[in-house]
Amino acid sequence: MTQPTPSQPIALYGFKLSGHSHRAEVMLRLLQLPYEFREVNLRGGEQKSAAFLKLNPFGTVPVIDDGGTVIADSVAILVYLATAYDPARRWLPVEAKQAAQVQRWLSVAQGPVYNGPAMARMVKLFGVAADYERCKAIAGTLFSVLENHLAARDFLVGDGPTIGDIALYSYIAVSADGGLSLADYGAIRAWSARLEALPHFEPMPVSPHHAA
Ligand SMILES: N[C@@H](CCC(=O)N[C@@H](CS)C(=O)NCC(=O)O)C(=O)O
Repeated sequence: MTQPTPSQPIALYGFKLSGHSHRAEVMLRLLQLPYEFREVNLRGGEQKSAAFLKLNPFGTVPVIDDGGTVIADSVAILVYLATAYDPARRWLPVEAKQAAQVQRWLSVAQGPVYNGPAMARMVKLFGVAADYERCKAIAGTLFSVLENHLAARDFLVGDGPTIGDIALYSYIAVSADGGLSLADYGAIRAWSARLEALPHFEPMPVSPHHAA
């Protein structure tokens, strides 16, 4: 099956330290799609400018513009790229049960991953005012569920990686940025390394400034 290619490079509006942006960028890389990264100055508030709000009225990155098709939200971007550019549907299976299983992990990415490791990282790296103990508790439950799930599997759904894995990876890989340790979670660490070994995968960089 021939992979469709975009008529022009896909514009990715993102922020390099953002795990949400990383999800989108890593998918573009895995599918070997041409793209241009357009850094949005989150510290300067560019995401709330009139021009950016036209792309995403919620004022968050990432957003992609694929020849005039504008998609905001990291998991919506993963769904779009997998549907438009992976005709074999390896990254987002069509079969009902597997499709639901992938969706379940996308929901986990936007729920416990956001409220656990992602928010803990925002507290530690960016000084966001949130209940750090709550983030830790959510992350603890997430890590143990995931550790159990991955004990007997290489990837979250089926035999190969899907967009579910990509959605979960970025913030979990940099848990240390949020003061959270993966030392007790060997299956999660092995899964993360397995993803990082995929061709064209670019790991999420751990901040040099994270709390010890
Ligand atoms: N549900 C959104 C959340 C994206 C998000 O929270 N992005 C953060 C960066 S990690 C952002 O743009 N924050 C800027 C702001 O809220 O002003 C997604 O999955 O894309």
